[in-house]
Amino acid sequence: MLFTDSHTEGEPTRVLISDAYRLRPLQELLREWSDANGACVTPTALRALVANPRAADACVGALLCRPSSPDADFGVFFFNAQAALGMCGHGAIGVGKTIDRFGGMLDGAVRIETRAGIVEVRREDNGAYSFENVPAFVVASRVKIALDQTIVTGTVAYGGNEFFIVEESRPLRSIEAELTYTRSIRDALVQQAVRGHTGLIDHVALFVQPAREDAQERSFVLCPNDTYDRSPCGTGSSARLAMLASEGRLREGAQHAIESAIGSRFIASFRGAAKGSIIARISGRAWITADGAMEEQRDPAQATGWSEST
Ligand code: PYC
Repeated sequence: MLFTDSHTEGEPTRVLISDAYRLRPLQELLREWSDANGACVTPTALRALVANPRAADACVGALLCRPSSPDADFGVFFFNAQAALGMCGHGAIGVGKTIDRFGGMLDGAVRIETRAGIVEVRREDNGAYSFENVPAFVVASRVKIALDQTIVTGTVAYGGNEFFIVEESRPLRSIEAELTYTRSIRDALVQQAVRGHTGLIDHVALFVQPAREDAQERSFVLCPNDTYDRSPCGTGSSARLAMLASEGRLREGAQHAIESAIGSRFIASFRGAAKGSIIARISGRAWITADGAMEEQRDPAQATGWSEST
């Protein structure tokens, strides 16, 4: 298994090239990994490749394979140590940067087929990369959930992953405070059976006042592996744009800069699409951090470095 690590505005991506998977079509792999309810279950040995001790806990894996669609150049399966992702925006930029580095980005663009659909990643003149996402849309507005003694109001929106978006007119608090808050929202969503377009809402996004003068707002995004996104989150930014567009607060084509929890930035814009959805274009920078090779371990205990007898 060969890999290339990068980070997109602070959030890590590990592009994986495996002899076992690289020639197989994405949809065939997804069928193999579907459980009886149609949910995607990433093999343990794959998840271990983006988990401690092989990777930082925020790492998102991008397994390259053959596309099933003739409209795409590569198939990409995004996942983290905990769960399969429908799409991953920072990851799409990391994949674009990695493919470009190996000379695979013809005409400055590459089309990747993800679980959520086909996404085009493009090299920008300023060295950044942008991607045009799958359609994003609002699932339910002004949804109220009970949290301790209070009510939290949020918007359920889809941007390639499922989000619960909470807007607060305050600056970001400490990372620990926001992690505790967003985890409790996520748990309340499960307990109170608030669901997204495809099922479980596994991302919670807070939008607060920015610290940077060149950003309109700042996000804090809790991901399904219980970590927070160091980038502004590409699928979360897409869901947010769908929300702002549906409320008439952002017009088509206008640039909207979103600051991340660590102070990095994405520039986002959108165009209208079918049935009230939008197509977001998100731009950010990525850096290659390492190339390497890893053993592919099929035995889950060896893969995770943990066994009941240790
Ligand atoms: O950028 O879409 C994103 C993302 C999802 C999870 C981590 N990053």
